[in-house]
Amino acid sequence: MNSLALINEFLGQPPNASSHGYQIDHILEFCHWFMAALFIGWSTFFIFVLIRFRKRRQPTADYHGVTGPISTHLEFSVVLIEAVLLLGFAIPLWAKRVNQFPPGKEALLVHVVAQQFSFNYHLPGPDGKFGRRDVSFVSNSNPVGLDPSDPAGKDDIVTTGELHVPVNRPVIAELSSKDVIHDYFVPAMRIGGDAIPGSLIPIWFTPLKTGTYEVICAQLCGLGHYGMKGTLVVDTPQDYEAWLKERAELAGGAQPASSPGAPQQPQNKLPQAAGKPEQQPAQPAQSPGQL
Ligand SMILES: [Cu+2]
Repeated sequence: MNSLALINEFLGQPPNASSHGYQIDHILEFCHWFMAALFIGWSTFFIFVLIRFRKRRQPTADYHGVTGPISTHLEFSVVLIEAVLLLGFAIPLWAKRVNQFPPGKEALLVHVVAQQFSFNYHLPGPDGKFGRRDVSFVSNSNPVGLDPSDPAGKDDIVTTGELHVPVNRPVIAELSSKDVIHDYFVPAMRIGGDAIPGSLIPIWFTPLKTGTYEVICAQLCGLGHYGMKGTLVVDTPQDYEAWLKERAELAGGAQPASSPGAPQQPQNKLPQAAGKPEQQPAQPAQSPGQL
């Protein structure tokens, strides 16, 4: 794992903390070594031809160029290696990430609702059911637009900026946005995905190490983009239960204050697009692969 640590340091990446991250690190590492070999190889060849075909030694141009097969072989090898990388590693890894979601019962499902300039999280609370959401309920005190009349939403947990998840359990984050395109990126988990108004985009990862990790917006989304950061805290199962209990108590005490038709946030420029999330079945047991 030493060479992976080296490449992470070279690229300014935090150490991997998710179950699939090492595969991404391996591809990154291989691509960098491969590019380094190509760079050295072609540079050496360039310097060689500069010297070998200098004017003094070769006063007249040769219009036929290289006649041997070496150049074709070299180029074919490069194409072959790139094809193997793409078809053998990159595409299968990508397909696994987007098609093979963990079973709903096993995973923790969380809605991530992005806005200028923060990430809101919506969790189902002790009853395990997500409350209905509608854009008409969105207000400063109800950032994800929970319907106050839906009993399933009474115990729902809504947080802004900080999310806690338990270690060693798959997390499915369903990304959406209230205004412009954002990108939910957790570098240490080697995972990221665009949050697009009107779309629900699920991503998943399994955290392997407890700790506090940085979440950033990886899509230039406005003047405050630089400050669109958050925190992902990976807890032991006990700590996570304690956090959940604490948040559920807070949620039970303070209901969303807004009513239908409450004024929306000024930055909410595309209300019709943000209205999509509530059309999805809000069941944590559903496989997001179907979304
Ligand atoms: Cu953003």
